[in-house]
Amino acid sequence: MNLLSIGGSDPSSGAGIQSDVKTFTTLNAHCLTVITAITSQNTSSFGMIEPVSQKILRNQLDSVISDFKIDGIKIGMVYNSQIIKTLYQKLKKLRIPIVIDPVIKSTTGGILIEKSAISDFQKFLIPLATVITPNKFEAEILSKTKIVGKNTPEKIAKIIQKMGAKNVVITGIKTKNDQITDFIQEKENKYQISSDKISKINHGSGCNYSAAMIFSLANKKNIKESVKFAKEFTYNSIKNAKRLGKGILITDIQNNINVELSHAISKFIEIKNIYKNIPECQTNFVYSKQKPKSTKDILAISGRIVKTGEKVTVAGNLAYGGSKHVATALLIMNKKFPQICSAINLKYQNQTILKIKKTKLLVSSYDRNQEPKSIKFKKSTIEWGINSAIKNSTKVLDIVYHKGDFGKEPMIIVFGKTPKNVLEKISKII
Ligand code: PXL
Repeated sequence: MNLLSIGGSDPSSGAGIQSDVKTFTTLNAHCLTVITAITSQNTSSFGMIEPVSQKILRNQLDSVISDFKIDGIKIGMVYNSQIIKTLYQKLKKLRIPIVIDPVIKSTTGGILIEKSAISDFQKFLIPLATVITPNKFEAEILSKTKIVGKNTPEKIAKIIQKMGAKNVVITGIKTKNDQITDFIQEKENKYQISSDKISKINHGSGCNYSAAMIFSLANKKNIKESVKFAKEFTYNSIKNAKRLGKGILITDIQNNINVELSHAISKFIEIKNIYKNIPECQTNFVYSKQKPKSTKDILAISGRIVKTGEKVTVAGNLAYGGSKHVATALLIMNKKFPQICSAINLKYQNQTILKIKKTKLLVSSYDRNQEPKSIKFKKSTIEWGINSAIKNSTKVLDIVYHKGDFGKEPMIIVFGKTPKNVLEKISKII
C-alpha cells in the first residue's frame, strides 16, 4: 500500500513529514512524501519556516502521482495560498481518500499557516477532504466560532462540513473526568467517541491521529472504525511518548498493541499451509494490555481467522473483548506469569504434539474429563483447564493442550510475551 504525506519537514522528527514516515512504515505501508515547507524547530522552541517554491512543489507532486498507485493522501502543514492552490490543481481530479489535518499552530508556538491563507484553505482544500480532523482550537478558527453554549460541536462541525468536507472529526472537544471526546459528523449521522485522556504535553499526536486515519480509510474501513483506530493508535503513541530532547515529549509509535498484533496476524495467515492448523472452531490471536483485569483488556479479532478452502482469511476487526475462549486462557496464564501477554489457538494434531516434544518449549496439558462437575457450571472449562495445567509449573509455559471431550474439539494454545514471540514458537512446531 502506498500512502502520500503532504506537509512540512520537522527536523525534530516529532511531527510533520518525518512523523508520518514513521507511522506509515510502522503500519507496513510505503510512505511517499511531498514537502510544502521546511521548518526549524526542536522540542523546546520553534525557529523559522521556509515554504518551498511552486515549481518544486509541482514537480514533487508530478513525480509521485505519475509513478505510484496512491491509496490515500494525508495533507498536513500547507503554509500559504500558493501552496494551497497548487495542491488543489494537482489533487482535484484524483479519486483517492484524503485526510486533511488543518494544522495552524505547533505546541511550541510556531504559526504553521499564514493568516491570509485561511480563506483559500477553506475554499480550495476543505472540499477535497474525505475527512478533516481539526482539534477544538482549529475547528474554532476555521468556523470563526467558539464552541460554547448554543454553538455546539455539531453546529461547528456542520459549518466546516458546509465548506465541502465530506466528514468532520473534531478531536479533543471535551475533556472531563479523565476522558477525551471526539465529535464526528458524517454525511447523515453524528456521534461522539470518548477514550481515556493522558495528560502529557507532547509533540506529534495530531499527526499520528490523521496518519492513522488515512491508513484505516485506505484499508476500506468506514469512518467510525477509522476514528476508533486513530484514537487507539494515538492513545498508545502518547502513552509511550519519550523525552528525547530537552523540551516536550515526542510521541512514540513503536510499542503499539494494535500494530504489533495486526503485523503478527498478517504474518500468520501467510505461513505456508497454515490452513491445516486451523481448528473447526477457527482461530483467534490475542494480545493483552499490561495487567489485564478481564477479557475486555485483551485485544482480539472480533470475528476469527477462518479457513476458506486452502486459504485462511481474517474475519472482523481487532477489538478489545473480541475473544472469549483464547482471551480467558491468556487471562489465567497472565495471572501466574504476568510477562505472558499473547496467545493463539491451533488445531490439535498428534504430529504437532510430537514436534513440540522435540523442542525445548515447555508444554503442559489437561484432561477435560477430570473437571469436577461441581464447578463445570460455575466457571468456564477453559479457566479450570489452564489453571490445572499450570498449577504445578514454576516455569513459564509455552504451550497448553487438551485432547477434547465428548462433543468438544481438542485444542493447542501457544502462549508468548508478544504476538511476535508467539509466531516464533509456532514456526518451531508446525
Ligand atoms: O502537529 C502539527 C504539525 C504538522 N507539521 C509540522 C509541524 C507540526 C507541529 O509542530 O511542525 C511540520
